[in-house]
Amino acid sequence: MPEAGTHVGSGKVRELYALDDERLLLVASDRISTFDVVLPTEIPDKGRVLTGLSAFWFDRSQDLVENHMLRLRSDGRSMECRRLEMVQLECVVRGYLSGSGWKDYARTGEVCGHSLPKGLRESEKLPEPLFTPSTKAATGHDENITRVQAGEIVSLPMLELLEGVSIELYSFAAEYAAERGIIIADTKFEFGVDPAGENLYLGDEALTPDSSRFWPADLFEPGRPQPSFDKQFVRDYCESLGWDKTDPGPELPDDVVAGTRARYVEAFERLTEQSFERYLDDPESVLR
Ligand code: Q0N
Repeated sequence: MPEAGTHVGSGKVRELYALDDERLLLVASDRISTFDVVLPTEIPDKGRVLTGLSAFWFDRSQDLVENHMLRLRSDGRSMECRRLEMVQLECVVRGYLSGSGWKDYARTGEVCGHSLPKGLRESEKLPEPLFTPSTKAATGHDENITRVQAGEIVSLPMLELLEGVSIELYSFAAEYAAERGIIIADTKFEFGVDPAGENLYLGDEALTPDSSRFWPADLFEPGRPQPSFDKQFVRDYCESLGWDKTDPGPELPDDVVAGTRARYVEAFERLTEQSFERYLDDPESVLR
């Protein structure tokens, strides 16, 4: 248990604690999920990589939109955050046709009400990044929604603000990452507002491999699913077992753990242009 107040929420691999009325502590564990199941084996330092990357992007994007980061703790995996009223929309941006976006396009020629050119292939780069909001469905699976449905959850001016800010953030990060050999195929942002509802803040984690699809640019080839930058060893190992993808998942052997840890660290080092060792020694080194 970290030095924090009451537990106020948890995701599959992260925990949220109240510090006081204005602040929360967001703690990233080393747990890993694949095919929507959290595995019994942890990836050492994964939580630190994700917290460090998130802090890096919050710092570099603060001119585009304010964010909830107040302080990075010295453990490297915990972030003190401004407490917000969260917008009840998952703000997804897609630069490439993959996952549910590809499925919807293959079936209907559209993704979230955006009509697209005919003949696009799986994983193909889209003519423009698309804002494809989703909601947390009761099943725990996010559900793509249309602009009209999104307009029933937030006001129209708020929807346009979320769309504009989300696309700007994605475009900035995707261009930066592409120069360093990483394709950010798509990503999910969560936003919140201050209690007075005056200001918009980027919250949650942002532009990490857990909230995005990261692909190695050197292996990119449209027309098929792409290897994951971070989780491909885990997926390949799980597929080799013939596991049915229901809970509980398999334990991971040491070589799969080590290879996966190395890929997370590689993503961190390529994007931040600094050694992960330095981050462990001084987490604030990712901030300017
Ligand atoms: C909050 N969630 C979403 C983390 C993500 N700054 C904030 N203020 C108030 N509430 C939240 C945040 C943030 N971020 C975000 N839930 C509450 C999902 N959680 C699940 C647990 O891990």
